[in-house]
Amino acid sequence: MQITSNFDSGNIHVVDASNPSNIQLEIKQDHQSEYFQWFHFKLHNTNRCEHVLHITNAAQSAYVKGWENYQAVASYDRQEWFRVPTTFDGKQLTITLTPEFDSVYFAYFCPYSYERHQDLLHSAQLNTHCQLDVLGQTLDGRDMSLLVVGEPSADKKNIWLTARQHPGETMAEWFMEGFIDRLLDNDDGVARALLNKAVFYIVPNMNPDGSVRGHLRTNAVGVNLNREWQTPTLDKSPEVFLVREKMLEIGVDLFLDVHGDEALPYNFLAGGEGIPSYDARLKNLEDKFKAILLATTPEFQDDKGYEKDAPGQANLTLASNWVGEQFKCLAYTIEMPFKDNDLLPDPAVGWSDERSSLFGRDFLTAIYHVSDDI
Ligand code: GEM
Ligand code: ZN
Repeated sequence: MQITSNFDSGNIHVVDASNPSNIQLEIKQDHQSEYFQWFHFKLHNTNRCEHVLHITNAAQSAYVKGWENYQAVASYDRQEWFRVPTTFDGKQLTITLTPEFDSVYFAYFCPYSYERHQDLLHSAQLNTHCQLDVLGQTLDGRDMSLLVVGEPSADKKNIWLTARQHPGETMAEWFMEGFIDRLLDNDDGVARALLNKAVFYIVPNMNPDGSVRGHLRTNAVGVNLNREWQTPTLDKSPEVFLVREKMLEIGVDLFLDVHGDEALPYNFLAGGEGIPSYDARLKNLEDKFKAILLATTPEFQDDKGYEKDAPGQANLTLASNWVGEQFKCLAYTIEMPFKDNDLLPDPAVGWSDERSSLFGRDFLTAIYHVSDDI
């Protein structure tokens, strides 16, 4: 039996794989960082016996509550991912599977590869409404890619979306895939009406280096990009620096930053109630946006989520807080679960790539209904 992870977004350290019923593994930390939680590895097995895999450092991971009621995902064909029996005893995470085929992949969530990221960008650019720009390069030399959808014009709103500042939150780029697919659908009335009055600036992957490196939360030099928005630098956080400069050049009327949450089994939004400029206008916009989402999909809820920031106490190093304050605009952090949506559970797949993509499509409806108010 061999266990390997030397591939795009791979992450595991094999402590001992000599006994299929007692495989000892550890998740590796992000480079130059103490964060770890994302794992992705392949097991090639020589027989169909039961395999018991122990991730022995799970209790030291970034978000230990993320393991409560968590089920790992696995795949034989790297297309269809399914949940596998997983337990956490407070110390180690244990995954149990009797493989049906020679080789099986395991991951924290359905991976989104750099190749798929390139496919997403280059199929989008084929659409007449879409332009593919490169803002600059990351520290590992990868492009910071921006999709501009719609014909820029002074009388149009500028709507920005970013995703995967935290590279292990792969649901964010699955969300983007669904969002972009609908936005570029020339038969979709909401998309067509939106493009008459808005231009979309979309960064489907804010952290390509961390994605390929198999990181949970940081870039190539261990920096958490979602704490860099006040004072980004080209040598620490070029990803944020480049996107933020473009935002300051173009302007922002609505901003969505797409993430995943390790612990809460729900989809939810984190708003700008704590920014200094928060006022009745922004509150009304937030309330209207949430009301439309609630009416659009049962996958969204507004009861569970992060604790609200006290007035004026928002951390302005976070993307949605800095953008909301800088541009006095509606700005949300979108959170999807690594586990499942407990209001509408699907034990076979949990929250998934497909559900993330469909959820992304639903956001066009909410944007459309506030587009005259932003
Ligand atoms: C979170 S963002 C937390 C937002 N909190 C409030 N109150 N606005 C982060 O960066 O820690 C997003 C994430 O990591 O998923
Ligand atoms: Zn995040």
